[in-house]
Amino acid sequence: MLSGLKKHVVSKDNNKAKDLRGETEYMTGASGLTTDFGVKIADDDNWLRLSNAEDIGPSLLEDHIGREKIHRFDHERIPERVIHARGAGAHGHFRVFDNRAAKWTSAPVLTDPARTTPIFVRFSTVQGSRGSADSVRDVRGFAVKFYTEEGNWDLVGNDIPVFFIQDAIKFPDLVHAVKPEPHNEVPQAQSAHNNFWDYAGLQPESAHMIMWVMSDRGIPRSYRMMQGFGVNTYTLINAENKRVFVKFHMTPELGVHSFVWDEALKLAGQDPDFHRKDLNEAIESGCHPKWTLGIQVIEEKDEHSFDFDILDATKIWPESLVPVQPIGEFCLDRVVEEYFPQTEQVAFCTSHVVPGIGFSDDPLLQGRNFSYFDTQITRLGINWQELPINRPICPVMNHHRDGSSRHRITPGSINYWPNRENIGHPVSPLQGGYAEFNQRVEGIKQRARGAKFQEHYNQAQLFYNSLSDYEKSHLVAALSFELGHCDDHRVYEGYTKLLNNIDFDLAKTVAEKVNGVVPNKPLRVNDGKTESTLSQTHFASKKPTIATRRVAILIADGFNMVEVEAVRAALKSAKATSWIIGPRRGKISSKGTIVSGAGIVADHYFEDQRSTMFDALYIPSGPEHVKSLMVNGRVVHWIREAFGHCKVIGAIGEAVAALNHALEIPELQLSKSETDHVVSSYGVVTAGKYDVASAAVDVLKIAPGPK
Ligand code: HDE
Repeated sequence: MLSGLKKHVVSKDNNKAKDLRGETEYMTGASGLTTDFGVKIADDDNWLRLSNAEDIGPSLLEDHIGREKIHRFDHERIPERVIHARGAGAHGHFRVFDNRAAKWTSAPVLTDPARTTPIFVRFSTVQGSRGSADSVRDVRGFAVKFYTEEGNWDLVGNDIPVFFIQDAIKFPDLVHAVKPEPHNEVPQAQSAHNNFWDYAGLQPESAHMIMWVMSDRGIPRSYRMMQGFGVNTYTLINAENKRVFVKFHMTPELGVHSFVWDEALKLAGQDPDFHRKDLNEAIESGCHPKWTLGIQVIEEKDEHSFDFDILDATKIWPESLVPVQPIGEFCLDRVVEEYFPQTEQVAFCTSHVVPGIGFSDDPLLQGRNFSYFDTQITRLGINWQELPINRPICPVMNHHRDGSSRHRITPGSINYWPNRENIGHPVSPLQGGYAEFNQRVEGIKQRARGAKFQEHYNQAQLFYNSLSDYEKSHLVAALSFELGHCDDHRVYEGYTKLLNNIDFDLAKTVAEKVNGVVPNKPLRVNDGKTESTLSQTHFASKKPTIATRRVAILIADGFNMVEVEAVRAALKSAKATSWIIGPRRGKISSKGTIVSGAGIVADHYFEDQRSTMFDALYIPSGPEHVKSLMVNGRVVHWIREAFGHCKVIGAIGEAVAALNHALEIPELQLSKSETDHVVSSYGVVTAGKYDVASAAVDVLKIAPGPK
């Protein structure tokens, strides 16, 4: 039960937290309202105007207080991110386990176990605007800013280890194709449209990435249950100036879990902020999400030893060939105090690395190193690095000056180098100055990519082959949904043709569903190769846990209070949260006390929450309460929907009949007598009679698997 987290020292009061505190102003009731220039305001309701007792006259431009208020409001919005516009952030900290990475890198953030490095993480969706829904099918951004003592290091990753394209020059086309179509700005936060699938079909290098996004990875249950990947190939440089190639992996302690598609679709309307709220709820309840940082390392001499190019971002480095070596861990322990100055204004740049970490010639990374800095200027202005959330915790000294919204004041007459005072002088690598690795480069200046960059289907097939049967069926459903939304026959025909390069059965099944090109023979042989770490099932929690899972307890008047209290206590000790849902938000009377009025206050009622918002459902016994639940259509829907979404359902005594009534599945095993305690293969746990002693065991039985 999150035992690792308990051991992890929580250091909310790190250097970055102290730095931000200097910028934090609490509004109190004591001090009155003022203008931006500090003058107290006497009337905030009436614009200064000419008026008399009967008539309101013209408003006066002279009202500087009214004008200031409107001016400020008029300029509240800044351009949203061109992609990854919708996000959620949190603060935390990172530590390495020991100095095992010192053989590869001189970066203390990756080698010094005595250090705790403050971090800020921003999770995001890619396609949708700032106000779109969290649960849509999409890639998730996973960007980490490490505030190291040597400067900021930004690891700007995703929850999927590969990317759609190999070369940065194609990025604007990719983004234009996936974003809402230009003529009508439809659809929002969806890739299910002609332009995207048209582009994907004509860009076979995206095939591998498409497999990932259309798999369950595209609809994560929680940001806390996602892997993170640096995707691009970086380099590490050690104290002897030796270089290795590296890929970064972030593996969540809670395992990797997803929604089912129907759940994700419904949540987009029922609770569009589901992931954002989930992150804050977990952090605030003390269940700090935690990831292990691991690295895959390839020596320089082995750069060309693989059948793929290790600088190609559409390829993984299979873990059976290059194992992931855990080197440290980070956790998120503090929610943001205000969204805009932190989550919105945080700005990541792949070009922000610290000594000991470098780039590779990965053509996607090279382009990213230009793009991120550039885009921040549009969003935030040239002095974006001075914003509190972006500024480093170590000293900043240079001769950059001026520009819009410059905050820092740098006294003195010197703003150039070299200067007679030796102020702001470069520092040698031995004293910590960043030095590029002295890489030998030979070549012909040309627009071309290497031979191994031309192969696009091997790893798409490897990914498909590695999925469990149910993951494969989800992938088929997702592809069919998306192509089913395309109405141009050239688009769905083109993509179904492409799929036959990956797998014949996959292509055939999807093509039959969407009226695509049904193949009669494979275009390429499926070599049957698999890689276990590509399936989500590989990342089910090592110790299954229900910590932070949300359990809905459905009750009506006459419910069994003893059972509810015992189950709630067991859930609480397992760090799960429980919510009482009743016919009304208010007091619900318990069994035998309907007259006297004892009972429990429901947190919600059947209409204002839906089963999609919970991981499990529990219904206690009580003849009267069960009778009224069974005749309530919304409750019947709750049970059916939860069952359809593979949620765990628990019921006691008379409530077993409610399950039978709602589900009507003859082969579903349910308890038949008072002594019967049945855990069915459908994840339905029933008992004839409640046994308090076994409550804890029940709770563990509902620990979610790799859904
Ligand atoms: Fe980004 N990407 N990207 N990207 N990306 C942006 O920068 C870009 C790529 C990723 O929470 C933008 O500040 C190019 C891969 C994340 O603030 C922009 C290329 C990966 C975030 C940009 C890529 C990412 C961004 C838009 C191809 C996974 C959100 C706003 C050459 C490793 C960061 C911004 C946040 C954001 C450019 C490809 C991840 C326009 C040109 C591959 C997580 O600069």
